[in-house]
Amino acid sequence: MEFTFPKDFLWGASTSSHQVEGNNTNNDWWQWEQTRDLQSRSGQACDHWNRFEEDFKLAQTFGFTAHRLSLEWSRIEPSPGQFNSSAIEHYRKMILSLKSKGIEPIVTLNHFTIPLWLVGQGGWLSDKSPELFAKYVEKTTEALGADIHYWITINEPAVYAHKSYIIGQWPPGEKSVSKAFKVVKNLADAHVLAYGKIKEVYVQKKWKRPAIGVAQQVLIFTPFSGLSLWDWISASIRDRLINHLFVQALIRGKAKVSWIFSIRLSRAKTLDFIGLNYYMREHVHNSGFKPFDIFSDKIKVALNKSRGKINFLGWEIYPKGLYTLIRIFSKYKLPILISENGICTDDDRERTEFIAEHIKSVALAMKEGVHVLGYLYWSLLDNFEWAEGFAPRFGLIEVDYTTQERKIRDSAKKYEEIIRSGKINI
Ligand code: IFM
Repeated sequence: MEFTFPKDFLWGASTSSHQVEGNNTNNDWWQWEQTRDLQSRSGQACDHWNRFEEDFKLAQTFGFTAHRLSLEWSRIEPSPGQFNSSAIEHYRKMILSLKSKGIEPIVTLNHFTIPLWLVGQGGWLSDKSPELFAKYVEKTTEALGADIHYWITINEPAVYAHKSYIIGQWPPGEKSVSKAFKVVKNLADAHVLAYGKIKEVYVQKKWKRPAIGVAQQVLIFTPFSGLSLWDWISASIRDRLINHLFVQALIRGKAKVSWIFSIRLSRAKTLDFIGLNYYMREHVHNSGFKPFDIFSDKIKVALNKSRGKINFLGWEIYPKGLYTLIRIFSKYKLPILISENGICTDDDRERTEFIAEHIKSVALAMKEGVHVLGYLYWSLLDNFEWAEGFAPRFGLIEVDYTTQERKIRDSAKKYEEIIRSGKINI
């Protein structure tokens, strides 16, 4: 059976500032990278800061109607309360470049990196961080909002808290569950304040109402052994903590947000859509009844006979999971945006298949009545994959990091065919 996507469905891809722009010297990641070997540093990345026009022209040839990019807080506000007009103008050029090509910009305000001056104040652990974020958001909205309809405040809060504050793999390299919870709470408060500020600015300026969301990484968590109660409990806690906690806090406001874990916020309903970043299924195995392992990576099953294909980083590819998660998230009664979905692989045929299979899952959920705004592949370009450096290749466009030459991958052409036809067989 064929499914036809609505005419206004948003088709495109995503990027983030630090992963593509290059020379983001004023943030926590840059500082962190200086202790690593040269190949593992972001350096000039894809030099997208200087080459965005060329990259957006390629995106236009794929028939994209949307593109998700992030603004680099450390460029816009290089020191507390001081806003850099040339950085803001640069982002304006990027946004206008997209619009002139018929591509809707979807703008993320924070994609993992924070300015060095905020690091000095304790980063997201600081009680002041939500307000400091809101100030940056207010200035940025005033300056750029006229040309932006879709905003994403924070990218993957649970992933950030996990990598930066539980397993210590990302800056600031902390290993503390209680700090991680504090960070998530501050990120939620930051979202709430930012949501209010953006709405306020649009009302004052008499601009058309914006749509504001978060990008939440979601996974399918499966108990490794269906017979182990502890595997079930661990999978279910991970599901609540990683997939739902943040979104529920923003939707339900004061309500208790999950069954043992909760975040309490003072205001209700601060989301207009939910962004889902979906990549994989995780098998959960907790043999030793170790409650704290639930927060770590220790209970992920490294090798599992029942698992399907894996990507370059060993993540299990499970397209049906996207359908399942869209259906589950539809219970929040908000439009859903697939804000990221992608594969890193050295075999581009796998990417072609990955995209088609996941778009089928989206189509299936839409056929059953779920409101999905769009599908954004991660990523437009090969890019800097954080702790993993440049080895994983996620891009629709291949980047030669020595010459900065771009090459369109065949998968991009196949994705373009789906976009142009506006249909898929399900
Ligand atoms: O590269 C990341 C991105 O920054 C956030 N979502 C997942 C991607 C792939 O790991």
